[in-house]
Amino acid sequence: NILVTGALGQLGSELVAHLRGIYGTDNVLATDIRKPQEGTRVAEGPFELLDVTDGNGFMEVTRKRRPDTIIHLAAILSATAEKNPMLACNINMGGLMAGLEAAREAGSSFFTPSSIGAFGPSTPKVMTPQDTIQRPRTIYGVTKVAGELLCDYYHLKFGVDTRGVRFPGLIGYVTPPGGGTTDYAVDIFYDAIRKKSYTSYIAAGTFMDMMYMPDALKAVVDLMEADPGRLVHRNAFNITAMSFDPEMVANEIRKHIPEFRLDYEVDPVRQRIADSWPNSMDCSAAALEWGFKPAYDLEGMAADMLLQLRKKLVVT
Ligand code: VAH
Repeated sequence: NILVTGALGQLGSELVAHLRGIYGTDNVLATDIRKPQEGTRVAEGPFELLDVTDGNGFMEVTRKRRPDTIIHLAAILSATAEKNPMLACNINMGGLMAGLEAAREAGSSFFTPSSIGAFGPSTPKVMTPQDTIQRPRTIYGVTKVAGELLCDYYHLKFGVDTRGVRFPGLIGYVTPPGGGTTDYAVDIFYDAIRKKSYTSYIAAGTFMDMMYMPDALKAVVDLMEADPGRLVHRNAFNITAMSFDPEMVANEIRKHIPEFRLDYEVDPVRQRIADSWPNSMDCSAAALEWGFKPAYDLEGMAADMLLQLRKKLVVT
């Protein structure tokens, strides 16, 4: 059975539903620091309140559930972290340590994501290698690099089966993102439906790696089910599906909404973060070691996002 932390987040809420569809609802315990709203899919199955920085609480729920796998998603994302570095450290590092200790004691395998945010300005930006310089200048990036190293350490020192990927920006229509730098790539679709226009806080010409949520969900399951004997890298596989700037995604939206207008009000904080990240990552290690292959490109993602949001936003 599986224990998920951060189950109410952008990735967590969809991953819980996806995992329950594969492994059975009762086999996936969702946890978060607050209760799910009635009627949401997370609320349809087992749920417990868990503050991941409470080491005893994390150990207790793990002893009770004895999960085969812990999927640790609770974290503060890049833009929010810059506003509150201490909170980001406590949650992103304290929560991770608590989760690794719980996994070590319970013998659970352990998935936690890193991010394109684990790279910095001195990292090669085009086709960023799997193994390269990592000197991020955001506190989020610092916690992601440290997290990658901690997970490697727990595997090497204690034999914990730790695994993870460096996620690009994730785009989905179920749960809006919270506090990221790549959130514009989701917001633009909501505004395209609601207002036929969007004001971007990221400047034209700023390229970032992105991925449609279905590909992200499949990647987690594929990696966790992969033959461990084939895994050379473990906790930081580069994975991405597309790289675009605001102009490119606006042009894709105009294929469906011709009158869509894009303008800019650049946010210097999030622009600086975005400028320090890669433009496009090399994913050959993930492809080689566990068969990573995304299904959605920009065209396919944009068409499905607009189709799904037309239903979702009209209804509510
Ligand atoms: C963020 N969406 O913007 C997250 C993610 C790759 C970006 O880490 O902080």
